[in-house]
Amino acid sequence: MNDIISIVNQFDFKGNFKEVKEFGSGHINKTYLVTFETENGEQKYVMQKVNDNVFKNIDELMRNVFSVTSYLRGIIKGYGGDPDRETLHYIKTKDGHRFYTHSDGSFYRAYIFVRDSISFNTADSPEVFKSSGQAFGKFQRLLADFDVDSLTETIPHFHDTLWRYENEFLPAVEKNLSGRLDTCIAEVEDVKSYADCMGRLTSMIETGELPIRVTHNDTKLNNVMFDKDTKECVCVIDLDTVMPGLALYDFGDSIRFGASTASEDEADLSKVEMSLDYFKAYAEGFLSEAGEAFNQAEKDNLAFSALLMTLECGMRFLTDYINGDTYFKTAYPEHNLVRARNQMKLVHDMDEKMSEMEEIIRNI
Ligand code: ADP
Ligand code: GN1
Ligand code: MG
Repeated sequence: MNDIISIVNQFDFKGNFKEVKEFGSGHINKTYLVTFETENGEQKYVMQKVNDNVFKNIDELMRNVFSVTSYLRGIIKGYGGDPDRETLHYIKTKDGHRFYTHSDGSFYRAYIFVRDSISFNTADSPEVFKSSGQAFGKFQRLLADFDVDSLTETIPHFHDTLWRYENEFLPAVEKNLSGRLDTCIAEVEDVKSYADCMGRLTSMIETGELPIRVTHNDTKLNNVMFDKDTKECVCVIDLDTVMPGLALYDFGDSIRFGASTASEDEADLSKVEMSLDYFKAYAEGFLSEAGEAFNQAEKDNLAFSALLMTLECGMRFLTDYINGDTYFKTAYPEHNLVRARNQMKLVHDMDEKMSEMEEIIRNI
C-alpha cells in the first residue's frame, strides 16, 4: 500500500490525496482509481501499471497516446466540445515524463477519470450498443487526417490473423508448454478448420483494395465510457493499440464482444449467439459516423470482419491456454479455454448467419 501511494506521489495530481483502489475489468493492465480532494470537490484519476509483457516499448506507446490525444483535443475544442471529457487527458509525472519507471522496472501512467462516466461489460439494449458504434466510428472519423506513419505499431501483427496462426498458434500447439493440449484437441481442430479464411483481409491490403487508416484496434464495449445519467457515449478509452490498421478491425472486434447474447466468459454455450438486432444497431451507429469514407471493399467485408475478429480472439485465448496463461488475466485455470470455446461458438453462429449479416449491411 505504501508503495502504491509513493507511486501516486510521482504524478502531478492536484489537491490532497484521499485514496487509491483497484478497479476496472480490462484483461491487460492493472488499473487504479485515485481520488484527491480539491477546493472544488473530489478529483478522480486513473493510474495504470502498464503490462510490459504485452507492450514491449513503453516509450513509443506513450508517445503514440500523447500525440493522438493532443490531436483529438484540438479537434474537440474546434467544434466546441469538452476535451477533458471527450478524450483522455494524460497527466505527466512531477518531473515532466509521460510515465513513471518504478525501481522494480515496472511502468505507470495516469490520466483524468472521465467525470460522471460508467462502462458496460454487456450492452443492455441495442440503443446502448448503437451509441458505442457511433463513438468508435466518430473516433475513426476524427483521426482520418492524422498522420498514420507517425504512429508506432505498439503490438506488431496485432490483427494479422494468419500471422498469429502460423507464428503463435501452431508453434504453441507444437510445443504444448502447459501440457494441456490433450484437453483441447477438438478446439485446436476447430481453429485449424478456419485457416483458409485467415489471410483474406491482409491479402486485400497487399493488393491495395483495403486502405490503412488510424484505428483503435481494441473496440470492446468496455473501452468506451458512457454518461452515467444519459447513457450517451462520452469518450473512447484504452488507446494502447491505436495504430495503423483497418476500419474493419474496429467494426469486427466490437461485434465480437458486444453483439453476443452472453459475456465472453460464459461457459454455457447454449447462451452464446450473435444477435442480428445488435449487429444491425452497431452497424447503423458505426457507419453513420465512419461509413462515408469507406470504399466498396470495406463495405463488402464488414460482416466477414466480425467472424474474423471473433476467430482471431478465440484462437488467441486458446493459444494462451496452451501456453499456460501468460498473456490475458485469468480468474481460474480453464478460463482461457472457456473463453476460446465461447468465441468459437460465436464464429460458427456467425458463419450460419453470414448471408443475413451481409443483407443487413446492404440495406443500411
Ligand atoms: P485494459 O488494457 O486492462 O483493458 P483499460 O484502459 O481498458 O485497461 O482500463 C480498464 C477499465 O478501467 C476500463 O474498462 C474502464 O472500466 C476503466 N477506466 C479506464 N480508464 C478510465 C477513465 N478515464 N475514466 C473512467 N474509467 C476508466
Ligand atoms: C484485451 O485490454 P482489453 O481487456 O480491453 C486485448 C484485446 C482482446 C480482448 C479480449 C492489448 O482487451 O485484443 O480482444 O482483451 N487487448 C490487448 O477481451 O491484447
Ligand atoms: Mg480495456
